[in-house]
Amino acid sequence: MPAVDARPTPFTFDLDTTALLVIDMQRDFLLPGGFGESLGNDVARLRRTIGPLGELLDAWRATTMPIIHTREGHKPDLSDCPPAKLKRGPMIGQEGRFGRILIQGEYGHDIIDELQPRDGEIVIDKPGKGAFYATGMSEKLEELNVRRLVVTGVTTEVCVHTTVREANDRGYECLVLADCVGSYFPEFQQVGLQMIAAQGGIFGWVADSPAVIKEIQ
Ligand code: TIU
Repeated sequence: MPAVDARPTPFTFDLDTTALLVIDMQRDFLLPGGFGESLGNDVARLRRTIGPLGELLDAWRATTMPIIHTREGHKPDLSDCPPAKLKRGPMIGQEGRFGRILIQGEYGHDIIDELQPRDGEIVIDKPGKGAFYATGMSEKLEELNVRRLVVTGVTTEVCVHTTVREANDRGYECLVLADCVGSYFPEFQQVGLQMIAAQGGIFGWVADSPAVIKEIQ
């Protein structure tokens, strides 16, 4: 079994039960001039993940292991957006530079050009921060016989953390890749990663992508 050099212990996995999860690498969060930046965030802190994630995808695509992309967003009528979320995110559904913000079908809602899903890869749309809530994620992972997730995407402390916590409670083993997850806040990036691997790996493991690429090439 391949073993990735990870914290707090090596992460062992096999090619039959492991999937790559790419969370919310959407234009609304990552493009200069987009929604994320309009909130005062420095998108460079997220964009540093694009290069390493592209290299990881290249290596992963040469294997038979599944790739699952997620996108956070809502139906055009916002019927799947809880009023409490809209109250604290009043820009959701408003016209932004890249279309209606976080609305399915809009340019800004889709995945950045560099990391566009390829044919055969799975795309899961989710209304919440976690990838399991109100989606077909559990059923899809069952169908694919996946038990372990290599987790990448944005943002570390929001959608990545929520998804890893959801996955953890459902019995999945998660390896989070530090160079392939990003936060607008450097302190959240640091502490968010520490929280995953603390207490003997309370939520999972943390490593960098070259350690995974080395094991799957
Ligand atoms: N994908 C994701 O993390 N959604 C967010 O709203 N993140 C923030 O950091 N705001």
